[in-house]
Amino acid sequence: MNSSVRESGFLLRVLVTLVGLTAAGMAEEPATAPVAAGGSAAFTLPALPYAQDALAPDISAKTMSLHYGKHHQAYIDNLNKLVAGTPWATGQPLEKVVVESAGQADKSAVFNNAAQAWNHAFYWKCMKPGGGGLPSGRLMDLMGKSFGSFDEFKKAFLTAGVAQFGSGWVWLVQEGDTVKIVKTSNADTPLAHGQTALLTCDVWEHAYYLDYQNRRKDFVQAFLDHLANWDFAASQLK
Ligand code: MN3
Repeated sequence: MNSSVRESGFLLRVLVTLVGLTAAGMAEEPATAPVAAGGSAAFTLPALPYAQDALAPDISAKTMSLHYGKHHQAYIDNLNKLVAGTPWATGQPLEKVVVESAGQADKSAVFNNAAQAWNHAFYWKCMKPGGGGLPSGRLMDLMGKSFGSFDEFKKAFLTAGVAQFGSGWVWLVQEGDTVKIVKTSNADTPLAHGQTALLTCDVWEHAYYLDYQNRRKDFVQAFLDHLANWDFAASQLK
């Protein structure tokens, strides 16, 4: 192979890498994944279900880029380091790691990173461009029984989101034949409490501070009015 052919091959690889990185920044798997001891990484950052600018202006591309590309990626990277060499690094579902590490003081770092990895993957699916509106079908029936009306649900979800002290999450969960709103602190998740998560809003400051500063209520309101993906929530019902 002469040098110009080698050179054009190299340039092609650079171009492919750049295109791959751009695609990763928008919606795809990242081009580079951390590698755990013994081979490929146990856990990888899941693709966003939409482009990073798709939820603007309610959530800016800048917030998505940091929240998904830096925060969510960091939970995955930390988890891979923590589980390297353990049975959790052998193709286990993330849910299993969350449930098995929950409530164990000596596994709190694994739990925090696994739960945050799961919570974020779930959170992205709880939103869509042009979301908001009303649930339908069985979910709407359950919500009517639990909250009286959809407006009452919205008020309660908003209140819970604002009332969560410090970092955490507000959730709509299913327990048997009822649905209810719960708050969790830090990485805690309904998965660890035998509840079925239907919808969540991340109320850590990193989720909204660039766009809303201290106005968390405005962020949760925008989540409910413009972003909530009720089709996804309904698909999670058991
Ligand atoms: Mn977050």
